[in-house]
Amino acid sequence: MSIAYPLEQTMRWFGPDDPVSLADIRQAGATGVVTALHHIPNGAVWPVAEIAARRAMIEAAGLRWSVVESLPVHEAIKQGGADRDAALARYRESLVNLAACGLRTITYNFMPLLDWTRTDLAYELPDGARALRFEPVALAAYDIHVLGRPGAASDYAPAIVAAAAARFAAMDEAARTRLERTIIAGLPGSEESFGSADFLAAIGGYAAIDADALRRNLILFLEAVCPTAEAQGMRLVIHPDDPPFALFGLPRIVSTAADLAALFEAVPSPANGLCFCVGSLGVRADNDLPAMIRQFGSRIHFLHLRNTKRDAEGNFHEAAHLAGDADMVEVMRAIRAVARSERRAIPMRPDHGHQMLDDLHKSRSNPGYTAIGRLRGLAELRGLELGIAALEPREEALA
Ligand code: DNO
Ligand code: MN
Repeated sequence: MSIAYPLEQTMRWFGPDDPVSLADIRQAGATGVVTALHHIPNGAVWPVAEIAARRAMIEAAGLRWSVVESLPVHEAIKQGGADRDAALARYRESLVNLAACGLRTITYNFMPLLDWTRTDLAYELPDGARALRFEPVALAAYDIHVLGRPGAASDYAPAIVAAAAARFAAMDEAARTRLERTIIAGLPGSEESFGSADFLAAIGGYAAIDADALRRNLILFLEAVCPTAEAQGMRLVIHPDDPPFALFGLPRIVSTAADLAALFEAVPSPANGLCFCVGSLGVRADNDLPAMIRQFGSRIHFLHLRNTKRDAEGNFHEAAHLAGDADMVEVMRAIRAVARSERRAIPMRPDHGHQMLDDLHKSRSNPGYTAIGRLRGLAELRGLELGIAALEPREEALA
């Protein structure tokens, strides 16, 4: 059955060193990949020759480079430091180079210092598969007792502080190091990687930057790069905060519908777009995901479709794609409505997946980015889209 304006099915690929190959991705049924020039240091210009070579590699494997994820925003821009203007100029240059190679959807985030954050990369599910998990108590145990951030305890509820002390006391040195690495060494795709001493110092860089100041820096960034992007027919898509709340006392400003509405109001350029990450935004029970898709539909140019499951203690883990707190059926219905009304094939990726089956025994894998779990997620999402589309009025009837 053919669908009108189907989602473009993609998977993230971390480049030639990724244990998941382009052939694997193609066999999973994806037609596109989402990737970045991960070997280029954050803040340096992406040269045309390197972009073109990577594109050719992807196309030689029978795939399309659908979306750039990510063109990193340097801390000088996030913090608004002395080097900001030079960093902005380099960002614009990279955009122009990407457009010259036909790449027009560019993902970025505006999370201070850390990208996505978890406290456990191998949480065992009842069926033996492994998932990524976040526990506030584990975060507090690291923050208060390993990192020793001044004033950290006052950022957590007293019950969490008490539980964190007990958790820390029960951990041996190896477990403490594992927790430290998990939280701050940088998960796959992250732009920064820290040890605790450096991280503590870097947090100091945000001493004078509250949420309003960070928001101003984001708006300034967009005002500086959107005209270039717009002239090149590009879309910059911001990835929401993951998880969608402040960590380590650092502000986070892309977590709610109100955050997004303020951003699009401040910079109305059509180049100011959104990567709608269901797994990130869905961690907050107060985010009404289908309503947000309807509200921001015209801004959404990329989708991360994954699910999370919360519990009463504020923990969450990455659930199977159709099985978490997000009602993926309603999410998909809302997405299909945007795709049809705007007549667009929006790229999506299953985002993460469980480590399962043979992937449990591989010598090397990127947490969250194993082949089989993502293949399963993509297959489920593809079936869901097809099922919903089968119930839609035929395209001819719309005309
Ligand atoms: C995690 C990803 C993020 C995302 C960046 C975008 O799996 O969704 O690392 O790529 O936040 O800049
Ligand atoms: Mn995501």
